[in-house]
Amino acid sequence: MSRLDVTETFHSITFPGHLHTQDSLNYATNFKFQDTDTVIVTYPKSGTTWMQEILSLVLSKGDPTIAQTQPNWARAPWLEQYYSPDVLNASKGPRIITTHLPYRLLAPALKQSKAKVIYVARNLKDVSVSYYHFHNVAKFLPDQGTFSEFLNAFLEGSVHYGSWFDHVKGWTSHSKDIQNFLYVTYEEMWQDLHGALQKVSRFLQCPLTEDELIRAQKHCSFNSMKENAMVNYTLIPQEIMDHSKGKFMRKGKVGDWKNIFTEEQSFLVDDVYSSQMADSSLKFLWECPAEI
Ligand code: PPS
Repeated sequence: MSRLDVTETFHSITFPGHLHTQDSLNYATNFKFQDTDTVIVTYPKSGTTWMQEILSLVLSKGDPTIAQTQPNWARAPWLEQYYSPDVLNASKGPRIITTHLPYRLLAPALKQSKAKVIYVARNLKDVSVSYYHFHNVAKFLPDQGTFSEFLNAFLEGSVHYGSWFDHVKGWTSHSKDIQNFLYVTYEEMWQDLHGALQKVSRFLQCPLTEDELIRAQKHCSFNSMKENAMVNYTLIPQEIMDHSKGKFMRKGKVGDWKNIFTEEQSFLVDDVYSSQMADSSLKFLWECPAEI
């Protein structure tokens, strides 16, 4: 399935046709979740791959074998992507499922079960920068233009996967409607990975000893994941991702937006953020005071 230039529009949101079809999107929204499923939900570039790795390592009690031998899309497939029925049908035992779908599209199916949901959010300035760079590398994403053009489209919500605001507000404002919901931010994982691993292991009711936690932490650090071909996307052929244009595991920082945003762009985002998030109590860390 190549379809690099195809865009699928589903419920007014656009998706890359390389990975999605109307059938695959319908499959996701009508999916029969099981109570034993754990679902990672993110807006793109918010720490999806990191949480996939954290879950793999918590469930294996810090043993990196699976994380180092199975690609992330095989152990935690994106529900809405075309290959997921094959992966999920072949899966034995508790499933880890990933999705970028907004709440309004997935909630009807999800609410039929007690599946555990982990929502990972990241501050939108860093998301926009990470997403912009990824458009350079991923040939299945449209031409992104200049950063300023991309930022306007991102704030309008006309980029693939829709609006960051709708995604974050949709999932977090309805968290009480989902029986088992955990909210984690990229920034808290960055500041305290050990604490984030403990939080996830408690949520999954999968206790780890201190040694197991330390082992898990080592294997889901940025430097380990950067070298792990099962998560750094170097397995994807050059025709699909142009690895000469950048790396999937790019910088892994909090506050990288400061290296690309102009002062004007930062004010613009602050303005849009305050009006769009006026009814939300979420707090984001926009930069880290010092390197950790
Ligand atoms: S995707 O395409 O939606 O699945 O991307 P996603 O995995 O959500 O986000 C990619 C960004 O997450 C960074 N990343 C990490 N940062 C710190 N530590 C670890 N372990 C880690 N793993 C992934 C990755 O580098 C991308 O961020 P940027 O800012 O582009 O570096």
